[in-house]
Amino acid sequence: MQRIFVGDVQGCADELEELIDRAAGEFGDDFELWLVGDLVNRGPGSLRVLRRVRELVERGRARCVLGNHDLQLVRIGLGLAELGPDDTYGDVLEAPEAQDWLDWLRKCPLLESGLLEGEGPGRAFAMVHASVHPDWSLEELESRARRIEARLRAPEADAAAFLSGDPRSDPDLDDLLRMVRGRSVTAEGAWSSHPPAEPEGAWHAHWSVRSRDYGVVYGHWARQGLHVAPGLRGLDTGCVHHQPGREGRLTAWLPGWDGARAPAPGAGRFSLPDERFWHVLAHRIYYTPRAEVGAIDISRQIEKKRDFGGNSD
Ligand SMILES: [Mn+2]
Repeated sequence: MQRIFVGDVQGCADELEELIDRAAGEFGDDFELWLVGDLVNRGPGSLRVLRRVRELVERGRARCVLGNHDLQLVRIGLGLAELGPDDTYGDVLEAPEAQDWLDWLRKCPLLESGLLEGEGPGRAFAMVHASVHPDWSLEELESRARRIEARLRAPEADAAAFLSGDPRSDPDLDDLLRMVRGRSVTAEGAWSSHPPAEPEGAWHAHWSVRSRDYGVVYGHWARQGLHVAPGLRGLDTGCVHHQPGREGRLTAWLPGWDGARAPAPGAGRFSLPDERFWHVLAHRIYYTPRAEVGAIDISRQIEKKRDFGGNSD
């Protein structure tokens, strides 16, 4: 079974179909999609993407984790947020079965983990949408994620109370936001959704120096682009952000394990180089970020950085 990790789709249904066609052409039915979250928003086909992915999940052919845009749709459904000017969730919210989609997304895992194929050390991995705390072991990450998932899967009123809380007084909510929105981290471990001023401030820079015994596959950071480093695969290459001068594409990572690509003994499964990436070019321009049409208020964004804000990522 070939595992295929897939970056942020964000409603780019045509590109996802192209990727699935390619996988079917190469592997028949013998592949599994592992999607890093943000299935919806900004692109034109959120509902199509949800239908396709859920169908695969229910057949045991796909896994996905919750992203910030997915979570924002859940919050809108719970009455905790309003549609923003760039949001394209309308197809989901207007579907006759909208409530069913909102419930399905709310119950999506926050973390998936597993072992890569093959032998030897370093096969364990975690898949989250955005970031993990640099001090967390895989066991701690799992236990924190399971606690948050339980609170999201609680009766709707309880889930709404959780999501409308204050992350400064609810560590589970702070962890949730770190996992779906984090990009930077301080030496003390406090996270931010903003890109770091210096490369050393990236969450994964801090995480890397702890020489963890598991790898992390993530998305969420289109501006950073494809990130390939020992123990790390960042797969958001901004398919939905395709625009003149900035190529957007949907990226998949196909971890390989055969004689030609096997890493040196003891090197671990996330060592380099070991791999294959597939890139599906965006079929067209989907949207222009408001930041780039001069309509952004940076100071307000920074002030709101610890809450869900406008979810402008
Ligand atoms: Mn995201």
